[in-house]
Amino acid sequence: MTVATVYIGLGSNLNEPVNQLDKAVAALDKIKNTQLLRVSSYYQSAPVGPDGQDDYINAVAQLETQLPAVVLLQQLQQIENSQGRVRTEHWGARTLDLDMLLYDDSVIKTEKLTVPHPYIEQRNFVLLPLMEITSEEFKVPDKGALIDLLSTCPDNPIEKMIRSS
Ligand code: A4P
Ligand code: MG
Repeated sequence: MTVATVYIGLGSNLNEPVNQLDKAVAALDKIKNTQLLRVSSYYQSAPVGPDGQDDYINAVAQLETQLPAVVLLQQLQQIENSQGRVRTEHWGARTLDLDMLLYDDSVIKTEKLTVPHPYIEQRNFVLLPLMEITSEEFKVPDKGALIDLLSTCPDNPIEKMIRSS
């Protein structure tokens, strides 16, 4: 039985984004043959892409799964759809975006799936939460150590959210 460690990027900027992420985390925990191990803090960040969107809430989750990467991607898309995701504008506003950031040390380049996710190194709203649940030395396959990626990443406004629960 092979088990892969996977990192998922969560993002939302519509319909109560914090609530959307809470629901998505609960749904990730219910995927078959998969265990949710860690979830980062939630981060509020300025939108990258088309102007006039609200701020995003972003986080990164760590999973262990026995599912092949393409099957896990289908599960992620089902969760997006069940939370009312409508695909319109590229990089536009969305209720929920689930990106497969990393699948073990795999490098995958197919029509449906690119892993590591192509924009990891340009997005501090991915790098910061990923570093929070791993380490500065953590290596992204094909790209390098997180701390080095952060030092060259564009400086988009971002703030860790303090949550009262
Ligand atoms: N796909 C390929 N590789 C992957 C992968 N590693 N993970 C394919 C997930 N999907 C992957 O995705 C389109 C297709 O990508 C899927 O059908 C899948 O087969 P999509 O989510 O429908 O398209 P999209 O979201 O419009 O494009 P994309 O490139 O996923 O957008 P991003 O990169 O997710 O960017 N600003 C802030 N501050 N925070 C954000 O979270 N997010 C975006 C969206 C823009 N600006 C943002 C944020
Ligand atoms: Mg996406």
